[in-house]
Amino acid sequence: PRTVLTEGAVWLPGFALPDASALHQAITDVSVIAPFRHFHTRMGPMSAAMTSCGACGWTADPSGYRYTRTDPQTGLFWPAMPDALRHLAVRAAAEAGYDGFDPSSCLINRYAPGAGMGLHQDRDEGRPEAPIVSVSLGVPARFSFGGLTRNEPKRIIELLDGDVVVWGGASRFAWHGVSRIRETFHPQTGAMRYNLTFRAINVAL
Ligand code: MD3
Ligand code: FE
Repeated sequence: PRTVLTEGAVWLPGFALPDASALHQAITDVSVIAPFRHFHTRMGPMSAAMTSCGACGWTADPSGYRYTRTDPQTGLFWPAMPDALRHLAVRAAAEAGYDGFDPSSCLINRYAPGAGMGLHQDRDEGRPEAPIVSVSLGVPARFSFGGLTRNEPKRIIELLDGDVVVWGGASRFAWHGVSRIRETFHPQTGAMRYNLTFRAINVAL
């Protein structure tokens, strides 16, 4: 099934489920080279642990957010994006009406119980015409999204294991956030939730 959440945003419930074991293997492979870590921002440490793969990865420190070609923690290039990840993202984008998606980065967020992500916009990618493809794995999350200004009314949806949402067009710069994860159990991830966001990046590197 496919649900249009708002103009440009398409929800594909369970789209990633057939690939779940390959996705978990890919996450493990990436995290051996680029371990999960909690970035420190001006507001303190982030509660979600993060890593990245692909030609560039998302990083944060107290001076700001940016995409880099190397992992600041190891000095190594970010690991290549596993084919299982890239193919899933390209198929999901096409299913949502975005043909030719060519992601250069996949940010992997890991949420333990109590972790969340405050309201924000994703606007450091430099490719406003490209969608962001998000894939949820493991325990559920209450996800809220609004409009192009911070204080517009929010819709809340529950993102479940295997759900994919493609955020493009008019939804690309919507404000969004993740409520603190509740303590529940998933057979593949224990108490954890993983979220993969695939992005096309254009930055001065
Ligand atoms: C709507 N991640 O990494 S995925 C992020 O569950 C992020 O980890 C959340 O927000 C998570 O930046 C949410 C859904 C999502 C991702 C990107 C978006 C929704 C979006 C970009 C624009 C609008
Ligand atoms: Fe985001």
